[in-house]
Amino acid sequence: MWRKDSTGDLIMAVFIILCLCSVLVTGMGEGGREKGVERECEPGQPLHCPAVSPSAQPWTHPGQSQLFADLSREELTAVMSFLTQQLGPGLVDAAQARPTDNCVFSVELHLPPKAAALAHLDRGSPPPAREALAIVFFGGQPQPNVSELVVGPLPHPTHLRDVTVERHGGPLPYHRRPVLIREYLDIDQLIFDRELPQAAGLLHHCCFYKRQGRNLVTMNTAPRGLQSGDRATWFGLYYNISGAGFFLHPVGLELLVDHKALDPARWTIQKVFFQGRYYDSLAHLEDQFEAGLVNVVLVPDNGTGGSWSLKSQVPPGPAPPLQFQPQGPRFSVQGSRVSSSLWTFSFGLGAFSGPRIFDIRFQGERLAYEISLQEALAIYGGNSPSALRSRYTDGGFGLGHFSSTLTRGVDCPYLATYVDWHFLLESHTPKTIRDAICVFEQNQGLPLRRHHSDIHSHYFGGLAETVLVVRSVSTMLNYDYVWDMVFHPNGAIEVRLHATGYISSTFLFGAAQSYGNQVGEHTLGTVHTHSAHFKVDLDVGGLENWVWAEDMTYVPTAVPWSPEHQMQRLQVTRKLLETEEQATFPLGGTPPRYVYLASNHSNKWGHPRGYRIQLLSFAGEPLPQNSSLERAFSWGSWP
Ligand SMILES: [Cu+2]
Repeated sequence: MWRKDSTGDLIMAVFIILCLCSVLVTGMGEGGREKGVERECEPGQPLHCPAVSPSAQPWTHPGQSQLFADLSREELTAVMSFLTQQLGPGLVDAAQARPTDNCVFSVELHLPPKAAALAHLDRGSPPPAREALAIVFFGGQPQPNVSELVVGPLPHPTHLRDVTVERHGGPLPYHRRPVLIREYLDIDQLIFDRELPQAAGLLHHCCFYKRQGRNLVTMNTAPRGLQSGDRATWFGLYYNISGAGFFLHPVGLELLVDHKALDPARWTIQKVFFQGRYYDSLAHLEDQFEAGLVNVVLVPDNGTGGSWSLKSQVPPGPAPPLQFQPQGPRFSVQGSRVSSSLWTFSFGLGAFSGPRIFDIRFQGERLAYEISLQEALAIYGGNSPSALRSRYTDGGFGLGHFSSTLTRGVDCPYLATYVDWHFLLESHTPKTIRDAICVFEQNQGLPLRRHHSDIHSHYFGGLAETVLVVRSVSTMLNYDYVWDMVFHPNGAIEVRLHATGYISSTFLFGAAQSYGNQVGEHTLGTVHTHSAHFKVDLDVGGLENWVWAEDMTYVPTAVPWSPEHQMQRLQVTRKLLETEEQATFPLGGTPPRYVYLASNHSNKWGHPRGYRIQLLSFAGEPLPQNSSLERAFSWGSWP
């Protein structure tokens, strides 16, 4: 939730906890499966109850394969050296590259093909070659383009394969490339050195402007234009607040920068917006101001004096409750592989797609091949240009790339195991985010199940619920997404998203109430949605699975022992969903209450063994189908 807000307003409510919670249907009720590993206490005998059952042994994986491990610093360096050698002397470090240069944008793990990975994991075949995927900007070619190259085998690469057409159905036009940090710096130079001085009088009057305006900062938006081929971005100007989010301090000036030309000297300001009105240029705005035709709102620069809630609202008192591990952690992290008495899986961070887990096994049996975040989307509304058409697909910026260091005791429990993440983006050398991923086990403070009996016989039985969690946090400019993969002791896997950080805001004017809520004297917190897209590749009892829908219905029936009376009898309905169309449910519809993926194995009662897919989603209305942008994230229409 947005901790910045203390007003309980609409903005606070516009977030989702997207929780994809799957429950193992088969095996539930067969309590014996958990008994060996879960704490089970008898009343009156608490001191004799061992913290860990003696039978708890980690299900270790033979060979400790690292098929899904993200690239190490050594591997990233080896790929970069190989690319430098192969792509020739024209290669420029992306940190310095201009649009007319060739540069390596990113290098990350190229995931192995599933069939080859399973042949290795399940049938002892040799492991598939370990490979890297590099994204290269060829700005220095006669036909500038973006290419995707697979490099392998690691750790000593000898081959390079262009997979652009295979992956995208054709060459990738150069205008689709992400904006490099270098490009943002050049845009800032255009704004601060060339443009803002043209409206110095107005800016001095409204916004404490001094020479070159370094009390102001720009805020990026997307998408960059109205049609394919455009590369024009609205930048909002905000007070540069040191040590707190500038996101809440807009001054009301926004600039549409056309940065499509490959020569930054040819970039232009296409449109200017100031406190509710549009102008053709900053010089035009200044003329109008000098002619007394601009109604200027003076925006005070409160610095950090305004209230903000990254600091505690009350003085620190006694230490808060903590969890502890009486006998140390009950799981191990070896490389990218996590093992506990119940679960084993591999984890990683896609540079763009974010957190992902592979080869997920419960008591040694694989439940899923892959569960991975693919994309996060935020759609905004507003009455200023930077907000009214903003749609952010954060995968393009990099949900892994913008992971942040986790702070012990705040972002994750103090005793969690913390893992570094190495990456190579916009640089010739690898970088490391320290403590980017944490793994911990946590007592839920609720019984997994319990019963207390006073009828006929007297007994109590209960299982404490502890869950194993893998967490990372993506800080996407103003907001922070906390991503959890949660492993429950009953075999359920849960995917959870918490949104926090700062809200996005714009200058408050006109019919602002229609686009959000006032959060400052001149600040509008803008209306928006959040959605996250996960890939879930379940393999329940093998690769062949069927989707079943189960629900309940009332059927009018004559009471058997008294047929003159009618009753509504509750019955189970079961339906095999035979096509993908049948098995997809549009957002806002009423899907069956129980949807599960069944294997062709049965339990001892003849029911197909399966895994329930449960969706708990707060996502708002999807973008209407007739929007020109809908096809970019049509997944948002399905829960
Ligand atoms: Cu939000």
